[in-house]
This record gives sequence, C-alpha cells and structure tokens, in this order.
Amino acid sequence: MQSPVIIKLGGGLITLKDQLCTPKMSIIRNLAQSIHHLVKMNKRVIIVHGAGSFGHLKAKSWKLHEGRTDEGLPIEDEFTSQVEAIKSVRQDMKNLNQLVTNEFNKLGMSTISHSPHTWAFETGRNFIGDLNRFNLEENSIHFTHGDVVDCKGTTEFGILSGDDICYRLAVELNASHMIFAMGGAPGVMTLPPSNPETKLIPLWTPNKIFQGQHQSDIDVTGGIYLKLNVAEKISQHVPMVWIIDGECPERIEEVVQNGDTYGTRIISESP
Ligand code: IP8
Repeated sequence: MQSPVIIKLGGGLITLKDQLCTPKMSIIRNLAQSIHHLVKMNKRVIIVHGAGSFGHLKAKSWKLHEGRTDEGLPIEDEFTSQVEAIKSVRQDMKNLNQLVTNEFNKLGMSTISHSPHTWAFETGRNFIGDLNRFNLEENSIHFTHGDVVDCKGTTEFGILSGDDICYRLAVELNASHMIFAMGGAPGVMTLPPSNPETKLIPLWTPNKIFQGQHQSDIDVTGGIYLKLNVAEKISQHVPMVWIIDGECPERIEEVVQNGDTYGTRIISESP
C-alpha cells in the first residue's frame, strides 16, 4: 500500500477562531482544489483538521479539556451540564467536517470521515484507537479531526487534539509526508507573527529556542507548541515534515512534488 501524505488543516486556518462556528469557506475551497491536484497524481491523502471556533470556545467555557468537574462552569448558558456541552461540541465538529468534505466532494473526490469519539479513547498521543480503518477503501480521502473523546477513570472525557492523531497516523501508517497547514504565518517564525521584526525559520531542528504565540485564552490544546513538539517527534520517522501557510495551498503541492517550498521544514537531527 502506498505511503500516505498526511495533511493537517489547522483550526485557525479553516475557521475564524474567535467567532463561534464560523468557517472560512473560500480558504477551504482553495485547499480542496490544491489537494485535488495531489489526488489526480494518484497520491494517497489523509486529512486531519483542527477545531477552531467549532470546538475550542465551548470546550474552554465548559472545561471539557479538564474532564468531569463541577467547579467554575457557566451559570447562565444554553447548556446546563458538561454532558450537554459535549454533545454540542461533537455535533459542531461533525458539522465542520461536513462543510470541509463537501468541498472535496463537489470536485469529484470521494471522502470517508472518522469522528474520533466513535473510535478513539483517552487523550494525548498514546490514545487508544485502531488506525487500520484509514487503510480501508484506498480510493477515498480519509478525514478525521480533533474531538471530545471518552476517557477511563474519574476524568471521564477529554479533548483529543488533531495534532496527536497526526502523530499516530504518520508513524503507524508510514507516511511519506506530514504537512501542517496553518493560518496567519508562512511557517515557524522567530517572533510572534504580529511583530514586524519576525522572520521565517526555514529549517527547524529540535530544541531551537523561539517565542511562539499561543492563544491560551481560546485554545484548549497546545497551539504552536504542541504542533512543534509533535512535528519534531514525527520527523524521527517521516522524511518530509513541514509547517506551511495554508492560505497559499499551492505550497502543499510543492512540498509533495518538489520536496521544497516557502515554509518551515522540520528535521530530527542538526544537518
Ligand atoms: O484543534 C481540538 O482539536 P485541535 C478539538 O486539533 C476540540 O487541537 C473539540 C477542541
């Protein structure tokens, strides 16, 4: 079976992160077109997408990343319990997934979606879940995403990030490429993207020191820090690991076709 190209579409790329359940449709459409070119070249593609404003906002206010708790929950809200909030976030994530896959279907690509709460348990990259389901039906693009999953013990549930799913898919399915497409920056930057002095780091090796920006007021998962940590670990197994600007989706094609683009390549050892 062909080694897959795994593409993570960041939540901040495909949604407006601070406006509840607001997709960026034109960006999703452009991504679908670029990825279509790869599919027409007979590349096997697996797509993992983040949650953005379809997941993080409600998860944060209902503390879903902390597991079962009674403390500090909203008092006047559309939900009365964490259980109701979980149901709603899972549905919102299904809706986002549908919006994304529709754009691929419109271009004639067949897609299969795997909502993690139906097959995965526990959080972090050691989550439990059989990834063989992504090997079936080779002619379809398989999709999955970050989600609220069930956990054993007193936490009962938690947030499984799409980045951790990427790690497992890339390693267990022997990916040829792992491409993180983000919004708002051409790759990993020396300073937060809003700083005019910021510069792209074209080659990232482990333990580089940098000042990232993590919107911890919005994100319940790890933002750029989790991404870099996961990307470093993936680069020990996968030859081509990149963090690129998904608003220029032709860069995804360039990585796969030429092995190079404007973005940050992650390698496991210093050259
Ligand atoms: O955006 C988070 O997934 P991520 C999932 O891939 C939820 O980290 C539901 C907040």
